[in-house]
Amino acid sequence: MSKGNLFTALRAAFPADLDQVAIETADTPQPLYYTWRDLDRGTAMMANLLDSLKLPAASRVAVQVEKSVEALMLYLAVLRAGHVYLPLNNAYQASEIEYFLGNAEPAVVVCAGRHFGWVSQLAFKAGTRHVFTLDDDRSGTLLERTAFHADTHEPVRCRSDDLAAILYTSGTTGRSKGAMLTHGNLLSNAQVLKDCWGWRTPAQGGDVLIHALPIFHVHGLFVACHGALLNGSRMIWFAKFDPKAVIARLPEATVFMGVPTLYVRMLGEAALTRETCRNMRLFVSGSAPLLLETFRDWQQRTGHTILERYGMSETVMLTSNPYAPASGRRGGTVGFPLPGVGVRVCDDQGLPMAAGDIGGIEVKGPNVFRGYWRMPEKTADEFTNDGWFKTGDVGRIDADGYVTIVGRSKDLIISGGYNVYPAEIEGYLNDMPGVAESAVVGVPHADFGEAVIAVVVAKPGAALDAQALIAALKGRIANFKVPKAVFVVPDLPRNAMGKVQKNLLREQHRALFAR
Ligand code: MLC
Ligand code: AMP
Repeated sequence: MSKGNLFTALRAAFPADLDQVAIETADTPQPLYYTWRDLDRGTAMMANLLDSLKLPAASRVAVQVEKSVEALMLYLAVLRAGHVYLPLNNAYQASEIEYFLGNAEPAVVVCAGRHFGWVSQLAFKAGTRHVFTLDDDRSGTLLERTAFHADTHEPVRCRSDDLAAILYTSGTTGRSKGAMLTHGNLLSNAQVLKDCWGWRTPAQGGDVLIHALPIFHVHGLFVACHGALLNGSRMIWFAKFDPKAVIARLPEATVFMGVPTLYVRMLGEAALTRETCRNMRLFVSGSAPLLLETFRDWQQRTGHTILERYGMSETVMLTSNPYAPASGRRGGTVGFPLPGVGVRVCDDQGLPMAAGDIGGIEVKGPNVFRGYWRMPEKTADEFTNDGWFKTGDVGRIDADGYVTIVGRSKDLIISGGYNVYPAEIEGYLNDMPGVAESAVVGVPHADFGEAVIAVVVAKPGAALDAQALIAALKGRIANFKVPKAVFVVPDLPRNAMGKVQKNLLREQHRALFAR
């Protein structure tokens, strides 16, 4: 067995009694109970299926499916078989999927049964040989084929710098880039968080994690799942976040992880009380800025202090507020660099800045990705000469070491924890008939933190209808990227250099969705 394989490390942390429940589903028609043995056997069978396909080592396995425990097993099986997992947001539509498959050239694609027609067409065009289906009711060709395979499997030997996953993340310009994460990136980060967040192994009384995030991004897939698996902790598994249903299960849980929108929505429920949180040990927030107001309201209502941490696809987790003492968790900050992770703030010339000064946040450490898939120039652009990764986030490190994010140098909108790149949406808008140009910006939104809006200029003689533009976008891009409002205007505001003044547009529309 290879120690470099992340799966091996996760498997080694399973409790001795494999017949204990590892995952309990909370929103399937009937609760389903998966034991640790089920996870071991199920992933072995899927890994054997992958082996039987005789794929080249480190083949990409692209997956766009609804959240299910079987989907998590598929991720683990890909690691176990030594291939590279490529998760895709299930909101992505054909043009987005076409790009990812064309760029990544996966050997295997797994999609929802109802999407098989169009996904398989795109996959075969990209050279994929195997397309399976997997649905959230445990049906589909993947499981049908898996059933024929043995339930033991020796995890593939790999080195810690071998690729484990590729996560597509949009760049400041152009199309998405595949961030290549290694077994070592993911394992070192999970091990650091195990210590930092005081995870309790079964022998120490165990933890119970409420898992209510999607499993196609860093937060739900790596931080949450690795956290529970590496500690042999049980998960209460929600395929979809529902504040009422989650609150109803809080009394049985000890750990919860969410993007700020999840906390805002739970605060909207009268059932959220100190009593419902009585057994909770830790609430973690990340992926987007947590408003100080939410941090304080949560403290007041539940008696718990949310622990905010900071991460990204290219680096997994970088910083965290302290676990102990809880009084050291400072709202509005993302805490301290994690042990072994270097974080610094630099000016435009790349020179490190003094404590308290605001500049670009850079990171170095075992958590930092290996580069962008097949984009060596873009990779080189994002690293300094001395090997630090430029996050594109702007912030400061105070004299006492707390990191605060104050903005972003990258033109990025984070809506409900999902990233939206204005340039991509502007590209789609500008291609629409009658559109001369457009500017997409984020404005404050009481629920999503930020909302996407677009300001559009018509070509001479063309008449544009805002609702028709929204409807046209809905058919082409993931729904969370579609502007919540479109304004048709005669001109975009520009500065003396001719650059669109997005700050003016943001200012003009800032009250649109604010509380
Ligand atoms: C849904 N909608 C959104 C949206 N999610 N709009 C903007 N932003 C979002 N995030 C819209 C849909 O387009 C749809 O609109 C309507 O809301 C209902 O869709 P839904 O799918 O039923 O929504 P809901 O289930 O309520 O989803 C909201 C949510 C979800 C907050 C639960 O967005 C979510 O799970 N977010 C978490 C994202 C996440 O895990 N991020 C981690 C990234 S990792 P219409 O008009 O079509 O009806 C990372 C690194 C790190 O960043 O540090 O962790
Ligand atoms: P992604 O590329 O989806 O992984 O998103 C990463 C980005 O999310 C980071 O570069 C930050 O801009 C943002 N982010 C993550 N965590 C936080 C946080 N706690 N506060 C503010 N922004 C965050």
